[in-house]
Amino acid sequence: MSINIETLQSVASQYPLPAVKFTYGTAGFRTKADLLEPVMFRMGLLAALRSKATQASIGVMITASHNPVEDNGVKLIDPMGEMLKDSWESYATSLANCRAEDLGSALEAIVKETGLDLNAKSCVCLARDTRPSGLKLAEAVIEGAKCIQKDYQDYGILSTPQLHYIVRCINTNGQYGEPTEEGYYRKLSNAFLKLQIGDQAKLGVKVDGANGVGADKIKQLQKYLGNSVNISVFNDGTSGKLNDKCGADYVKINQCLPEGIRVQPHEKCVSFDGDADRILYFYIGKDNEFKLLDGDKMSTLIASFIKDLLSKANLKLNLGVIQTAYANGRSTEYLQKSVDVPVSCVKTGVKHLHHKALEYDIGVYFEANGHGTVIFSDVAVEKIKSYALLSHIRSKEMSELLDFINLVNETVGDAISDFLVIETILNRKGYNLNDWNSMYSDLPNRQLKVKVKDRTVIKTIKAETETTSPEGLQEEINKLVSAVKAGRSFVRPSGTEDVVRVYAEAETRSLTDELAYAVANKVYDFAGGVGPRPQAK
Ligand code: 16G
Ligand code: MG
Repeated sequence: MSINIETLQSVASQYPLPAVKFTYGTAGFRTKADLLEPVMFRMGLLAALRSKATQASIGVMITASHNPVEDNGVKLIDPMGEMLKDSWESYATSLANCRAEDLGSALEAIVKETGLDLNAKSCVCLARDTRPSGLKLAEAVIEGAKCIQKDYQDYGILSTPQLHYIVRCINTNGQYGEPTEEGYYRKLSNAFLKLQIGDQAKLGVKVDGANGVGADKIKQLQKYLGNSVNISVFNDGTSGKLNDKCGADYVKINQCLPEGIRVQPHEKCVSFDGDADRILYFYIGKDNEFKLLDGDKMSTLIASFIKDLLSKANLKLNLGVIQTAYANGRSTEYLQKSVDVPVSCVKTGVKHLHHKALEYDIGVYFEANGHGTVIFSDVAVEKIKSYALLSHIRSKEMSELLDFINLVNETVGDAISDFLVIETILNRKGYNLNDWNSMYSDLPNRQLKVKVKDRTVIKTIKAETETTSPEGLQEEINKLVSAVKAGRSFVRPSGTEDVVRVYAEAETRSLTDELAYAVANKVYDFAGGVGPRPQAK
């Protein structure tokens, strides 16, 4: 079999390239939706080739996550539900920028280089979030895939983690679960209901759905949870705009309540992002202050829960936590000193965390922004199973851990699965949000953005904690940081927006803000700031 170049060229001519350079970054391609049809067509082609190369189903998720509704994007999902293999990212970039008339030879080059078999059976599985642009973009993906092969499966509207889950289920012949949306709800809800203890008061939670896909999906989940849980969904997309003054990204950056939700002191609330792969908890404390429980709070809770079960069962497994530089300094200290687990810091971007987590028997990874999950290695699962089956004195903990594994979407961070994981731990510990929040206190922190002429002038090392360029910038940051109690700050070019990001934390709110603005001004001076100088509001 070979690619029918004539058909390809005639279909491809309907998808001419705009005058834009596309790069497949940590989050795939992401930009204004009206530029993306040609990219989607090309990703349909690529996904089909990837499917033949791996002889497995490949996912294509159409979403721009927490970006504004006018944007859209695309990510490819590899056979086990993980991010696209690094070496294929460069094929993605070159195809996305390939003129229609050159596509035939570009595809042939990939076939040759990878040695893939064009006769191999293949299938492209696609889904999209709720953006209005999604349908047209999905059609373009299908058109692309069909130029290479006839099989594709369109799952319509799903959350990003649901598609990751389904791809893994398909490629493991159902061993990971049933490859459907219903199968996903069934697997998670069964595990959740099994793990609940005591006659706890009915769990009530308010969900900020970011006016995105997670709002509807959590409503679906409720049906499987019976009346043990009462989920009220706000920002469910019926009137508000996607990610507009709501959702996990807004809540994390602004450290305030989202709009569109009324909250009484101590009510349990969560925010999802636009494609439901991030979650944050928050509540109003008795002092009327906004309290945020972010990814760091989740990883500390989860790691200490797992550590506890393992030590009760006297099972020695290598448990580690992966963070990025955005993790609050207090969380790292708590993990190392109180939970007593190793902590690694890696570059921003899910794939870096995921990759590192694979080095442990059990790897817990979370970005502070609320994206994260737990990965259990085959070795760990086998050991846990054998402990659960043996009439071992602690087999109970190990059966619970097995149920716990079924509660986790190991493929990627998942707002819905993480919600059930956290609720299970809180239930079993008898914790409310305030108890959880009191495990340790965050240092005040601030994130700022600086607009510069060219953000790529900022080069970083050591998991983005230090800059090597522009020359002299790091020395200035060091001076500012050393003058502040418990100070820490770093800067990095954003991978998703044309800005340089600044992070600062310190002992007090005012010291933190001073440090953040002082560092932002150094970036402005050293890296060619444009527009008004960063200034405290
Ligand atoms: C993307 C990443 C996320 C990261 C964020 C950083 C994936 C799937 N998503 O959304 O992990 O935190 O980018 O954005 O990798 P930034 O580079 O603009 O700070
Ligand atoms: Mg997201």
